[in-house]
Amino acid sequence: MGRMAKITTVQGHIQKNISEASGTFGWLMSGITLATKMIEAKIRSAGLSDVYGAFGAENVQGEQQQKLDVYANQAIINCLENRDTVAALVSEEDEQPVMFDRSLDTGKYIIVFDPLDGSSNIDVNVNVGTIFSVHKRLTWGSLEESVLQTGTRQVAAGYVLYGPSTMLVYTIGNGVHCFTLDPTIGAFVLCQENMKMPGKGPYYSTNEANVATWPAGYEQYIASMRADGYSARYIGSLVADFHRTLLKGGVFLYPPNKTKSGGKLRLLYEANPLAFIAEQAGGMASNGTGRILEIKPSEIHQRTPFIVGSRHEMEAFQKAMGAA
Ligand code: AFP
Repeated sequence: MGRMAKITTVQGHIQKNISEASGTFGWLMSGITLATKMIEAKIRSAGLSDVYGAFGAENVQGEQQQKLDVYANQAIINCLENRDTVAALVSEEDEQPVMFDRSLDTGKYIIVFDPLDGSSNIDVNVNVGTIFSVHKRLTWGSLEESVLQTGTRQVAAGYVLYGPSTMLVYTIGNGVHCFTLDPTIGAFVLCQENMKMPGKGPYYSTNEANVATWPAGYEQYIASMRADGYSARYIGSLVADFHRTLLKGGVFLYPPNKTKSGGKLRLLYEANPLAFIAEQAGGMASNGTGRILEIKPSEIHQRTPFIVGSRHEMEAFQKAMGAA
């Protein structure tokens, strides 16, 4: 009999990669992976189990909550709230953070997440994702202050993309690693270690319907990309658009526009984690004037313009904005 192939699960990978208190952090991550497996199972049976469509309520952003949004949010909270390493949970779906009365020694981590991004795409069977960002609780100040740390202080970030296959991508600050969910064993299995975003790519990705109301610089930048032979791709699910940009290179842009003068995407649970991953993979992320990861948040649901991609396209972007 031949030798059995070795596999590395995300849990095993974390144990190997993290020096400090690996057990503690690994336990936290296992809560996240368990929740995303529950969400993935629900999504896969969505057409069969009447979870398509609106839930009937609006979330704190005034958006219609989808049934799956509600399920995904609940799954993550249920899987994390009893882990005593968690100090606070901050979700796109909840106006206020859920805070736990745990000592500094045990309740060390703050998890910020978008449970189901791109949920308006669910009804049409298009990819959606879960995004998460992890901060360490500060040893000083209030828990509220710990929740509003800059992106440079993230200790981990990742996302799960529910596509033709389900993939988890994460970083703890030593590279970006990708896992595919093997449905036969229910585990995320390593498929690519130390992913690198290509230095230059073939695509730009943006909602061009908003072009007339973008600030100066953006339209010219996109026009010059068209002139340079770039192709366009836009799914309208941030995780899917980002994942393609990570693998193939190019640039994703969500600039400010007339109805969303501060941009649409959220700093804490969309831009920050993806910016951390992009930088770890050799790419860059900007809000149009500076580095995403250096923005000091003032509130948990704050929005930001978000431009992320390969080094070549991002440097050209900075030049275009400087000239505008
Ligand atoms: P939903 O979760 O409401 O679908 O919003 C998803 C999202 O915030 C992000 O995933 C997309 O990149 C973006 O919206 C697409 O928005 P536009 O329709 O404005 O281009």
